[in-house]
Amino acid sequence: MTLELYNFPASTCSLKVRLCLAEKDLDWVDHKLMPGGTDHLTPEYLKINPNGVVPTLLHNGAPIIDSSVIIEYLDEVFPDVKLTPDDPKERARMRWWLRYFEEKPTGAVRYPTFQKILIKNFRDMSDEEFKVAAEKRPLKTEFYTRMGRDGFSDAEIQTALDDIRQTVERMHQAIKETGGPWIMGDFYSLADICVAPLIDRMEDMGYEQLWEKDLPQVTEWLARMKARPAYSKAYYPGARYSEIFPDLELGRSA
Ligand SMILES: N[C@@H](CCC(=O)N[C@@H](CS)C(=O)NCC(=O)O)C(=O)O
Repeated sequence: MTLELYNFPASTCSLKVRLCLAEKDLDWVDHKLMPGGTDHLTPEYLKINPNGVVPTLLHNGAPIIDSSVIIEYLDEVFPDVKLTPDDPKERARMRWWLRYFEEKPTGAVRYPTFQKILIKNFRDMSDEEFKVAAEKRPLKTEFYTRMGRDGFSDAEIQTALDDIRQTVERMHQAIKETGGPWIMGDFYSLADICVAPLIDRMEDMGYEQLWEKDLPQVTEWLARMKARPAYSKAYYPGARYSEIFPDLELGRSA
């Protein structure tokens, strides 16, 4: 049995899968791609992931794509450590969270991430080079084109921050209502794994004020996540942008 993961060290979608693999204590082959590069856009890679994004899991050579699909797949195929509740209503509730995390905060986190960090890979390109770079990306041409080489507008960044605020408010409320310690109550689930890299990224970029002042359940939940042995396995040194780009002084610039 072989598991291979094509991923970027700091990508939130990759981290979801690394967290899941670590929780299940599975062995896997790490294919680290370079985030600033185009390894994920080569014809060979597009054959296994036509969306031209990471992560991609190969299970005995068969590609499984899309991080939420991958973590659900891993939970079905390797059920020894269970991360999905048995009760169908609880399963539905967990999937509701997964879907919500995809629809709102996953996209929202990209705005400040590109604005503060990843745009630097494109700033020095000519108009033509940038157009080619944007058009090369099967799912992201529109996002890159809107960003351009000057970045997003204040209004676009504010909308993204509002979406993250909505997310942490919902998390706070859920943990309060269920009694925690996890989003689904006492069951640690794929919902926690799905959102943790997004909240971690926001903290890494210095946005913890979105929850630290008045949403203590989120602060405490993040501390509990970080204390899990799987967390430090997934977040090896160099898996946060503040470590990769110390000169950006991310934590202080918000
Ligand atoms: N829905 C996909 C989204 C994957 C995605 O957007 N990955 C980003 C990194 S987090 C990526 O590969 N970006 C490549 C690019 O912007 O060229 C998933 O969850 O796997």
